[in-house]
Amino acid sequence: MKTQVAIIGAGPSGLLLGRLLELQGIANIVIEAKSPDYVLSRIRAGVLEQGTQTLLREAKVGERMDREGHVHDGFALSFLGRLERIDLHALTGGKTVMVYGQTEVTKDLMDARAQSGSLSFYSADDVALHDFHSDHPSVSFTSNGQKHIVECDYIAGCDGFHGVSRKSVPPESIRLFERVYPFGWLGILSRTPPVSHELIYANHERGFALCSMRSSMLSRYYVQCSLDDKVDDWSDQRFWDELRTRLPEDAAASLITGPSIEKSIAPLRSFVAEPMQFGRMFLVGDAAHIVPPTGAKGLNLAASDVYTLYNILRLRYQQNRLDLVAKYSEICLRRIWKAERFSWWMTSILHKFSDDPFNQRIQEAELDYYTSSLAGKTTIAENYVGLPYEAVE
Ligand code: FAS
Ligand code: PHB
Repeated sequence: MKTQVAIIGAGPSGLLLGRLLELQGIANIVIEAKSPDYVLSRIRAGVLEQGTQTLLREAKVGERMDREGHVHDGFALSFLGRLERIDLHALTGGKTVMVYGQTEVTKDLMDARAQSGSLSFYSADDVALHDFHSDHPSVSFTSNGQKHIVECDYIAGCDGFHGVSRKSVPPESIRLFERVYPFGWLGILSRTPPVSHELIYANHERGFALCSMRSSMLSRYYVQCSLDDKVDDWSDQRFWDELRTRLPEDAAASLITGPSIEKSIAPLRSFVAEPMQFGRMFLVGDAAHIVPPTGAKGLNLAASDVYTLYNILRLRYQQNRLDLVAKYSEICLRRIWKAERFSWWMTSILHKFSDDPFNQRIQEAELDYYTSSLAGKTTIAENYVGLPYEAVE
């Protein structure tokens, strides 16, 4: 098989890149290790920056998002029993975020690709990258017991943190930056009305909590938990009791609980691989970087990588701008590190890192300062709605 771009991974990065390229007539093949149902079963992100929304509309997959998504023009930080609102719309000159689950984004992209007829291989085994430092890279894999080789111009490694692409780079050619946090997030989904119409990020001496949602009758909640915890250690009752404890009184009193329909524990890390391109292979999204979900940046960073690579490849094929190909990594990393900083900062002021009471007082003072200062609230708001994309030109 031959194509112009071989895309490894059918998560948001791979499917969004494939869709944008296909609309420009740039041929691509998607190779995914899991089944479509497995990919859709993963409950992940919930908040889309404006840049991500714009890119999904450009990919002609934004119609259901605009119909079913919820525009949020603010969110709250809770500490010392207080609820302090960050007015995104007022503080950023009208910018907002959209609450629309990553599962729905992936479903919309999958449906569009199925209708377009572009080639995708799911449940692919033994995926391997070859000769990406030459002019003739290729990707081999096994599907239904048959071995395939895709010869291509470029490889997009959109296969996430545990994928094969980054691991195909010789260790001496890549530099890894990592911070692993000493706690996890226990998340649940429940068919209950959200406790608030906006997200609440809570700092509490017992640990972090987050109140989010997917719709008016589907809530998404998280509590910080120990990395030693197992999902079975947390009955629904224990979860609801802990969540109530970490919320301000009014919110705790109005919390409507119900049986969990999904319950999982996610570890938290900050991670960046530099550079993000190796010859004709590009690392995209979680394959290149991970952020703690506290800043709602993971999916959105993947989208800005896709924006950069899509425009580089579009201009390379349509205007022969070969000079742009070498700029992918530097353009992406400038925005990635600023999002890494914001995600690390939100994590550092909202989570319990030790029993040292001094840490708790410093976090409370930091939250009190930032939420009572126009400059403080503005910096939180402009990072949360998403920093501008760097133009590819
Ligand atoms: P993904 O990991 O989504 O997709 C990679 C794909 O590649 C997967 O389908 C995988 O099966 C496939 N793959 C792996 N190895 C392969 C191989 N060898 N060959 C072929 N395919 C292979 N972000 C937020 O913004 N907000 C959140 O609240 C949030 N919560 C999260 C919770 C959890 C538990 C996790 C793990 C992540 C969360 N994230 C969140 C981040 C998450 O949304 C990612 O940023 C997003 O999925 C990135 O998309 P991709 O880069 O496509 O990677
Ligand atoms: C979610 O709804 O899953 C969510 C929202 C915001 C975050 C993290 C997770 O920062």
